[in-house]
Amino acid sequence: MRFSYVTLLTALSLLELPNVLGAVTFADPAELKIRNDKRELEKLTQKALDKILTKLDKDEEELKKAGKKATCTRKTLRYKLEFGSMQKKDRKGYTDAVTCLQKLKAKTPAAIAPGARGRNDDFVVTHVLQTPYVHMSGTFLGWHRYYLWVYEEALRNECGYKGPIPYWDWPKWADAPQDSPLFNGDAYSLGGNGDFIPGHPGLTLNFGNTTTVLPAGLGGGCVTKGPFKDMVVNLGPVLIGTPGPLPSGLGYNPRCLKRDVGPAVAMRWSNYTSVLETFKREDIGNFQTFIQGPGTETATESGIGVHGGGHYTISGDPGGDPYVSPGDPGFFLHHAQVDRLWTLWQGLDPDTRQYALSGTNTMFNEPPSEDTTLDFLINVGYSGGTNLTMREVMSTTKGPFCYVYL
Ligand SMILES: *[C@@H]1O[C@H](CO)[C@@H](O)[C@H](O)[C@H]1NC(C)=O
Ligand SMILES: *[C@@H]1O[C@H](CO)[C@@H](O)[C@H](O)[C@H]1NC(C)=O
Ligand SMILES: *[C@@H]1O[C@H](CO)[C@@H](O)[C@H](O)[C@H]1NC(C)=O
Ligand SMILES: [Cu+2]
Repeated sequence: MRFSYVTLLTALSLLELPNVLGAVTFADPAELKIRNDKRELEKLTQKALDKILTKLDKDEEELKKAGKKATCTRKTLRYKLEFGSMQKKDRKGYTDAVTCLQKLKAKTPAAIAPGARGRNDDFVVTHVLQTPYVHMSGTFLGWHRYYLWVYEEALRNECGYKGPIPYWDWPKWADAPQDSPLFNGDAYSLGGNGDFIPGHPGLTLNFGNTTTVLPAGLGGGCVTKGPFKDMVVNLGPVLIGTPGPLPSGLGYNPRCLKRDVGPAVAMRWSNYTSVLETFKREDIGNFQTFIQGPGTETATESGIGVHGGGHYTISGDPGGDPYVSPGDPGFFLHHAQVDRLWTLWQGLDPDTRQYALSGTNTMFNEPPSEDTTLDFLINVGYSGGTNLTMREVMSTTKGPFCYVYL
């Protein structure tokens, strides 16, 4: 099925190449490059998925020979889909579950976060408290993988959701994310863009030693359409805008959900070329640094990586704040895409990549800390789950996990 799609694309692209007789070019070079990169990315994605599934079958077969039964097989896998390619009722099922979670009571004690009200706030609190350890560190990818899984389990076990968390394929919608199935504001979206505020500025970011001034999006105000138009954001901000009540943005600060979705950031930092580039990073250190942003090899004054690209395509409040960004429901689909890239990258060469780690246990190694090891314990606090070793989160088909991205 997928193969014939790729074949069709290839055939179409041949038709569009400048032909020798007429010497007519239908696409400009920049467009052609993006299209070629898209095709290369699709091939790599397919190759990675094939390898992952083949390995899964092989593992099952070997266990069978040893008289054991595999727990994660093609039959038990959760297949994670791109949000826009899901049926409308399934998209609605997802946002209904998220709304349900917001209505359940928080488990975080008021002594830790007086502002935590909904069960979703437990996830925001966890992220605020652990931000200095799980970004620009050795645990970034593994910790967020676990965090997403605990969120998915909460949606399923506490709110009756049947599927996995969908992902947001950034480049697919980069030219007009505000009109995409994710943010177009219809009943099957993740809620709309923020209302447009004329003349509003883009964000100015100060990370590490880098300052980045981002272009503004097409919103800036409150979300007034779609599933999360009435959502109340309780926590933060921490870093962006006027700091919320103490302790460090964990006080009660009810306000509307704001977004500043637009193509400028998406086109510049999370296009097909940027995503393809991540796959060209051979070792885990380069790969995770390139994804995350500051200090990337191609960084100018504005290297924010594809991870930053996705975050700041949403922007707004709390989406634009690195600490409280999980307060915007779009966060989880964005990070599912980050996890998807890691999964595929690992799948392309599992022998060297499956258990590869790089970095220490603190952001930018400040304060200095130990190198992250496979035995290092991670947790997601009151969000749920237990303490896991990094080893347990390195594969999506072993340990507690059993999923792939389609
Ligand atoms: C920031 O700059 C200082 C001084 O040049 C340097 O020691 C430090 O490593 C830099 N930090 C990052 C995160 O690049
Ligand atoms: C696409 O992304 C690459 C790498 O991030 C960047 O250098 C390039 O300028 C982007 N393309 C466009 C059209 O913005
Ligand atoms: C999990 O880790 C946290 C943080 O290190 C620790 O406070 C807690 O006691 C641990 N829980 C268990 C059950 O080991
Ligand atoms: Cu994060």
